[in-house]
Amino acid sequence: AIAKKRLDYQAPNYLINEVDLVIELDPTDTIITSTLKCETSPHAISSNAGVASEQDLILDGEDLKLISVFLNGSAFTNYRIEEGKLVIPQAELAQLTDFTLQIKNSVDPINNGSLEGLYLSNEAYCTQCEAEGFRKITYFLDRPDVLSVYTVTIIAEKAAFPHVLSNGNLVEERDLADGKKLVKWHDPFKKPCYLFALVAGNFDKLSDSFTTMSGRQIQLELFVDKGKASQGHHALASLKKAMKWDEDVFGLEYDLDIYMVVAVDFFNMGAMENKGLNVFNSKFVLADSNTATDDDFFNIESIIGHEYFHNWTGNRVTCRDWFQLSLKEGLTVFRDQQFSADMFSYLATRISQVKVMREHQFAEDAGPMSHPIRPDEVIEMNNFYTVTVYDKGAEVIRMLHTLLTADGFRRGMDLYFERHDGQAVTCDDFVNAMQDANEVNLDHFKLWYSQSGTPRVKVESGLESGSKELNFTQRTNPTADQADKRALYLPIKVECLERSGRKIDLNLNNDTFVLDKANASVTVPSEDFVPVLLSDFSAPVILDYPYSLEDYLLIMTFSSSDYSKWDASQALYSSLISELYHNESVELSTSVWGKLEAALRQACNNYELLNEMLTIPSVESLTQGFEFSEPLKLSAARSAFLVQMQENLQDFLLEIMANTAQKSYEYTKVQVNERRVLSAVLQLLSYSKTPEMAAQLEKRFNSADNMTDKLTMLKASQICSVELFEKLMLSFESEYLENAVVMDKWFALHATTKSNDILSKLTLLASHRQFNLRNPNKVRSLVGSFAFYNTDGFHAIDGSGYQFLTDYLLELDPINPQIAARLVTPLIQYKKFAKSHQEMMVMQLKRLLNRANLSKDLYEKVSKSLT
Ligand code: BAL
Ligand code: ZN
Repeated sequence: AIAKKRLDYQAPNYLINEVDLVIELDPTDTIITSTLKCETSPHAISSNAGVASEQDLILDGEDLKLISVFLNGSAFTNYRIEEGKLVIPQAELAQLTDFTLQIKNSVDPINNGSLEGLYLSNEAYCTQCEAEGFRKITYFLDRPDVLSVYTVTIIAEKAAFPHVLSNGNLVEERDLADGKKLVKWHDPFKKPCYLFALVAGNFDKLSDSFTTMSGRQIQLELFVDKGKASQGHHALASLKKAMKWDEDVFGLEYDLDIYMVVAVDFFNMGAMENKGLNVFNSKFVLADSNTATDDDFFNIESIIGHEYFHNWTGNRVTCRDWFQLSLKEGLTVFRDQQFSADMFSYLATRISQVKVMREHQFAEDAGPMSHPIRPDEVIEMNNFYTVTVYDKGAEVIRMLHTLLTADGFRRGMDLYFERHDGQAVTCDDFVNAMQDANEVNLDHFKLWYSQSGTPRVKVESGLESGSKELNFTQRTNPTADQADKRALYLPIKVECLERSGRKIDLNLNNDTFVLDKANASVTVPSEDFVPVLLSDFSAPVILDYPYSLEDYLLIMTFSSSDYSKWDASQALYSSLISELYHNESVELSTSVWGKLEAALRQACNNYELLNEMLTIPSVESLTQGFEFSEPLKLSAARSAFLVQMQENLQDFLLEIMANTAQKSYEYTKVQVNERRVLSAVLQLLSYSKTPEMAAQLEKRFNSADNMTDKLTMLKASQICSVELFEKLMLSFESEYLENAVVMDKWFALHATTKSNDILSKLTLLASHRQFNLRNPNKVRSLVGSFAFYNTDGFHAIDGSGYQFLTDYLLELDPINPQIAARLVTPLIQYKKFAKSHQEMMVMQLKRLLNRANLSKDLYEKVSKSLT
């Protein structure tokens, strides 16, 4: 496996201006006839004139059966097949500035377990082409800087496939002989092949419409499995909100006359932004109160928004090459975050993003797959759909938004579209537009695109020496991919509080201090103060300041930022858990609990904040606070903390429980916050493990009228009583056995149970009739939840958890390498753990590496982890 390098980019030698596809669907032998109107690229003529060997037309292809090739209407045999690619020698094209190539090939959709290219699952045909899946459909220049107009004709069995869809507008539909029909689509917008899509199946359809700001009527169509139409309304409503929001905030209007969304059960990703025809994982479409939780409702709105926003940031302006992925993903994640904050709430949205950064992105930076948001080297592109490219990428865009303000950011976006609509561009093009529209210099800022790793910002107050300063020092440790690091451009939100809680005026623009070199300081006009640092997570860094417990409590009580109140609560809990980690028999001082309760009581008029403050950091997040940790000991310390918290705050918690009445379910902000507080309180109280608490949970489970409360009771009973948990899980299973999306929750809950025989349980579950190794949602629910979130099971002292995951990956890799490579993540991050664990993890990684025919996907991650 050879890595591709960002700096080796060369513009294409040939362009493909028009693509005409005729696709005759068949489960094992789908025939594709592709007619390509090609042109020698101006680039090829100017820079490579006379160098024939560099101008062969090399069309990517993978797992294809070639049937025939025609050049300008004549049968053509003088091609070569090299490593799956179709090579048309330069000499054959030498006299032609434009030419038509017709290629006929076949594929085998039913046996395509990779879920890339064209596949057949649950009796529906579906495609997934990003990043490099189009080459599994037909021979093509499978790279995002080749933009073409597509006409797609699909021939399918009429009875089995009432809905036959592709990008753009429907231009023809007619019956053929033998029970077949022909459906033809035309997409007038030039697009890269990764945005091509085809879906054929028998669905229920929901229709609606949206009138754009210029008065055009857009037809909206949502396709779901038969019988599930009633679960599609939230997704459709979310789509209309997203269309309106993008007009209001960015002045961006939808361009085609129809927008289609299809939900499928077998899908590697969350969803895909194909032009005019989004394909969604059904778990991010289907929702009603009986089957979806509040979080599901939230995620559906956010992902529907995300894919819609791609129509401008991704489709109209796309990436020049895949190293630029964050150009569209970081930006579009930022846009969906702003949308969610506007639709739902800023605080909860921001906190959930920050958790992703701290639990997953910091871990990626600290591990063998560390890379900048614009990677420099890639073996398998699918491995770079990462929390770094997406979520850190969004944090980088957010910093631009902070620095330029909302108005300045909008000016930059306007200029970006003015310059680049219809083009395939780079991250630099984006930052240049931001820079030029605002007349600022962003040269230093651009380092965020090329430097990997998490900066640590150490802050000290110079009070002891009599001065009144906050001294900031930044440092980024070397990462697996990059030894040398420079100082970055960091916006740090700062607030200073006197001991009385009064805010001190620091005279900072927007309360933001910009640290753009290794050291700098801020003068504080006070003798004794507590700094509140990195409010709103204004930069993706780790902050280090020698806070006392009293300081945290002061911030939790007096900060002007709810975000910082939450952040201080998390830091307080982490430091107490760390005390228990180092000395498990320590009884935390009672004075802490009294003060904590007082601080929490201040938040009782704000349930959104109270819920966040009652949520204790996960083991994954705590792990990032240590250089190496003993995972089992850390998990035990966290549980011990929760037991003590429950004992000491019991009256307070019971009071809240008594104050939250069950209401008939509605997905409203007020109700969601009430349910979240109740969930946090019940989970905490469950650490009492008393029969009374168990009875309380059972009663609430049985009377719950919605999925959110049911899951709350299941999670609480998982803590409170094994017997109750097993009993409620059985009842849940019999109620939802036929609902694949709901059963994913059930598998995930089982997989995260603390139990000595968790592995036999997992093995049994893998033979459950709703489980299917070929379905990524099932695999993620069962195996993913275990490996990522079951600390005690995965890190079992005898190494059996690591072995279990490895056995599983060996079985999955030949079928779906993309998912296998996602699941190997917890294993390759072994360097965060104590030595005895590291050795057992390395042993399993070596087993993987020794496997013959290991996929490129797994090879890239495993081999990097072992160097
Ligand atoms: N482009 C892949 C799926 C997404 O990020 O929307
Ligand atoms: Zn995206």
